[in-house]
Amino acid sequence: MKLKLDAENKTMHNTSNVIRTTVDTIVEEIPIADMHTHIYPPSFGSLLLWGIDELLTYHYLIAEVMQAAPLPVETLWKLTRREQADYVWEHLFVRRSPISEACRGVLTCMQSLGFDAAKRNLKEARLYFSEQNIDEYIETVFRKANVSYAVMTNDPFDGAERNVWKTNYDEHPRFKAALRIDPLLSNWETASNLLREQGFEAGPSLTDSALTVVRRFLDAWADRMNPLYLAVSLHPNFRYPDDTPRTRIIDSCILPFAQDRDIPFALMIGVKKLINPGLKLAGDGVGKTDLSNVENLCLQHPANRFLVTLLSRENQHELCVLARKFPNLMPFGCWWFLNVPSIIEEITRERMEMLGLSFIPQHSDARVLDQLLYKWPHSRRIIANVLCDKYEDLMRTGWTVSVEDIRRDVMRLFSKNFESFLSADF
Ligand code: HDL
Ligand code: ZN
Repeated sequence: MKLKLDAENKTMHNTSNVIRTTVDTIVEEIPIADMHTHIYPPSFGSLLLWGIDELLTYHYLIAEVMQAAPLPVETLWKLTRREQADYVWEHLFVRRSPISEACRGVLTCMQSLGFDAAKRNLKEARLYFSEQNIDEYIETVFRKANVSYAVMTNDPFDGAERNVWKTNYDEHPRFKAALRIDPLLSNWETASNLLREQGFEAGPSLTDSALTVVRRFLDAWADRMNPLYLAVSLHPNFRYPDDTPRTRIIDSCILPFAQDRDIPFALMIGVKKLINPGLKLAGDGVGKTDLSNVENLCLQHPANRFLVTLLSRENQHELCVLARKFPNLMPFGCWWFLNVPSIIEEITRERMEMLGLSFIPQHSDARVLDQLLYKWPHSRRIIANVLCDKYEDLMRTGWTVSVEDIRRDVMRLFSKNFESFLSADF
């Protein structure tokens, strides 16, 4: 179907309807490569979270319920998962309308699974999940969400995760690996202790031989995991270069390793860990970072590729400018505190206006399997809206757009930009 507009605006209204219908249909149809998540196949045991009680106790909702109906944290953490879920349900869904994005997300999941949310029946939801076979349920979720695969967050410093890889993990077709190395770059003394625990003899001072050990550690885990990329989350005060062990490890180990393996290095910058420690995973905060450090990395290492997502809304425009200057920088996602409709809309709009279609608009960051059923439908709708506006702006210039053009563009946004950035011939 060729969508042709005449120069008069009189058919614009009708034509914009055709555009909107066509874009909505295609945006629903094109599968997603979900390039950053915290979900896992069943072989990862307790690391795979799913079902209504996990949805209701997502750390975003723990933070929200502790603001709406504060409890002493000692009391909160003594509750069972189900008791915590009951508390969240009572205070954020029953006593208040569940209008926050994380609350609405639970309802979108339930609706997608066929529940009548208006019945507000938690008991029925629990019964449904208790009857699910997890292997079949995973397929149900990925199919309904139209997600081709999810990239996990694989942390070799996590004991539970390490045990899975040691028992020769059979790759699950819906899950890919990403090697996450936060402890290596946050504090060398801690990192060297953790390395020694795994039999990698790195001394307390960062000598050349210690750097060799770090590289051996990376290679050993990459041989096991076959990661699509290497990732780290960093405090907003991240500096590069500087005179700390972090710069030496980046220069001597991380970047040569990533080049040798021909994989990108994902920088996730702006998290202030545990500003409220009592909230545990829900206790992290956000800070604006100085993007000149990312600029230095991209400029000084043109042979390395950098996937970059930033946690502060105030950093997003600068990230678009940097992406225009450095082809080895690929911005991705509306991360964490940015993953709400008003900000996804703003970020996607400015990215399209400054980068065209050369960015990765979203990742789910799903921590609970079922969240794919809300994070993607919510974001697809916003991305479709912005795309429609841009196509209509185009058409006012006399440009015409075919269905194939739209399909090609959406495939870039939903998978091709990520997948082509993974190899050097991007
Ligand atoms: O560091 C990260 O990958 C973050 O996404 C954290 O896991 C955070 O807790 C989160 O789940 N954000 O959505
Ligand atoms: Zn994450």
